[in-house]
Amino acid sequence: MKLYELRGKDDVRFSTFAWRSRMALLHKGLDFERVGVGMADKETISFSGQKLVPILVDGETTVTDSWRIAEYLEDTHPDAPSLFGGDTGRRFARFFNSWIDSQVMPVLFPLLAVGVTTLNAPEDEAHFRGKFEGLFKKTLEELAEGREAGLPKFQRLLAPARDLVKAAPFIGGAMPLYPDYALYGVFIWARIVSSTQVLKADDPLAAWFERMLDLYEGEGRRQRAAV
Ligand SMILES: N[C@@H](CCC(=O)N[C@@H](CS)C(=O)NCC(=O)O)C(=O)O
Repeated sequence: MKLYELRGKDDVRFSTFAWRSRMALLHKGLDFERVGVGMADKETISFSGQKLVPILVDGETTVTDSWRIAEYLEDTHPDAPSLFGGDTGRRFARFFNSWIDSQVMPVLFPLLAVGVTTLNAPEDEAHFRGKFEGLFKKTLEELAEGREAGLPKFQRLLAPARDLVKAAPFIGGAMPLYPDYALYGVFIWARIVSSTQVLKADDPLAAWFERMLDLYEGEGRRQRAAV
């Protein structure tokens, strides 16, 4: 299998969505090759019929969108460790995934997005700035000025996830499941793009994130963090 991921300068892989898929593949114990793609390079991924990563290619099959990739892996590898823990778990995971996309990432992204400019390859910088400054109608530097007010808001809205990791080591319980990987995608993105501490040191989610970084022989720690 091949996993297409966003690639920045020095081969940095910072896409929050690609991290979800990478962790899902590791969870399933599957062999895969990682293919880095520049943000503005739409030609390399034109075979997929759309413009975003991650993309999973499995023989003749191409799957786009990180949630669909997770479902595909679960359905095609039912005997490997489950990503969802059954049908009810799949529905809960979908809720969680959707909560992150619609509520969590939109609050954090504008606060830290300026950090991505330090990782962008030169040919991707105009694409990134143009897309998000157009969307938010502010420069990335202006958006970063909202950090002081925005981070406490971000921390407060994580309450449902915090509740779960107070009760067990992982959101999935004793072991991580896909909801762990979906939220991990947010924090590992933050760790790579910015040295800003997005969680207080005594937040139970901070200890959970350290546990997540240890998974699969420290896969997350192998990716350089921002300094
Ligand atoms: N819903 C999609 C979102 C994918 C997405 O937004 N990917 C970003 C990288 S984090 C991307 O490919 N951006 C390229 C661009 O903006 O042109 C998923 O879950 O995979």
